[in-house]
Amino acid sequence: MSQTPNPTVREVNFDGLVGPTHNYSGLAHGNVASMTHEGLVANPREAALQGLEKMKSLMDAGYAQGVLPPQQRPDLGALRALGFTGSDARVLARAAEEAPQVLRAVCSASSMWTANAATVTPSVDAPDRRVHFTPANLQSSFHRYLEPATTGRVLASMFRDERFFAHHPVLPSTPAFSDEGAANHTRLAGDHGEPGVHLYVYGRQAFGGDGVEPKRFPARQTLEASQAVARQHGLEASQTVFAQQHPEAIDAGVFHNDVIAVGNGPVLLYHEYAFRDEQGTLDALRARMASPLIPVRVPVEAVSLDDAVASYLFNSQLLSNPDGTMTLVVPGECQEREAVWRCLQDHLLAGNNPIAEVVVKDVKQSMRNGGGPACLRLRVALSDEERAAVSGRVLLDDALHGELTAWVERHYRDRLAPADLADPALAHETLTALDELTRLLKLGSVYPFQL
Ligand code: SUG
Repeated sequence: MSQTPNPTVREVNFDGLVGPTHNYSGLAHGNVASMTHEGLVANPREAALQGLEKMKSLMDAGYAQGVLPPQQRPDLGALRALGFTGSDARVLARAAEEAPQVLRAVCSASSMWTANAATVTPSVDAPDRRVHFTPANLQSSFHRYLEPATTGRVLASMFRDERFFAHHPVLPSTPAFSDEGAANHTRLAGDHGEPGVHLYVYGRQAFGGDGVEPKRFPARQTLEASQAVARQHGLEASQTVFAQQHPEAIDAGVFHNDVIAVGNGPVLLYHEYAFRDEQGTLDALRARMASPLIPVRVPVEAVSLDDAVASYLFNSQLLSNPDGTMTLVVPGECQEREAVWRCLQDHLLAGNNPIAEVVVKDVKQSMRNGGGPACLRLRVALSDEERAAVSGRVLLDDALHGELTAWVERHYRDRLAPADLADPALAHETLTALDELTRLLKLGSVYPFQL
């Protein structure tokens, strides 16, 4: 194996910039927030500014921060593929009349949740010493199945230098290989630059298995998909652990592992109901890790599954500080649930673990669709050399933050209801905004309308 530590490696969080069509369409079955908030009037401008504020404050606190652009929505190409013809306005009008659910799906700004964009393996773990990427097929829902083509182009454009970066094809878009990306993948290691162990959490097994699966809501990730990603990236059995998610958690609204667990470095913060076989999962991690695992377990008596889902306590970002401590970035909703807030103070902060600080972030616009702080970011651990090889202007600094904020203020609406999605002016506004954005981010042509 080719693993030697690289001390210059740091985690860069690439947050998804919320797109101009952010709205509440209730598209995600099994995602309680999305199902409950269907039909509300969204504020895309506020959503994008909340995201940018989170990025800026983490950058100011010294964490490396990047940005990923939103996708082209409405996806008129998808509507045309489904048989709607004529001018753009005609296509939109007909879809609104004949297939309103389809129109809603092709307008979703769901690419903002970049934890689902791809699975990433840092170079320190890969046999060829390159960073590996596989865009997630997101085939569980139509609105998200539309993402991987553009995601692949964006990642290939940003991580263009073949000396450092390797890109793999999206897995076959079929239920057996259902893949939701990094939201079901956690890398554990003594430090980001040290060789790590990859924990893949799946909801169901497509071929064989014992049939123990959720009964109410769909399991979005299969074992077979996770295994295929690990294989693409060249990982060996000694570097991987595959664990089934607890079916009861999925049925309570935990549609991704990152809604019930978060890991960073050697720390795994998780709920008692995160894994079907809790002890087996911890044992398997311990057997493979070079540094001691630090499990931080939250029992169901402290935080119920309902509280975990409503507060998104586990959809937090757990970030490493230079002094060895960690900071937990939680959504504002954690303050609204007494049991959760108490757990944060008495159990997590006061406990014997590296978590030394809790930072609260308001990402309510995204939260109403089931996307907390951790959903909004794709983690890419990069060495100094690899960071310098990133193409485009996607690593955040004050100037870029200022320009993106001004760009949002120039182009975004502050009100968007599902009924507004057929407005041809919205499609036009979005194209104008995205064309400007690709120039700002120096990404080249990544959108269908530019190809
Ligand atoms: O796939 N919501 C997303 C939320 C994804 C959160 N990501 C992570 N947990 N990593 C989803 O369920 C709702 C869109 C709508 O209803 O309009 C939505 O797609």
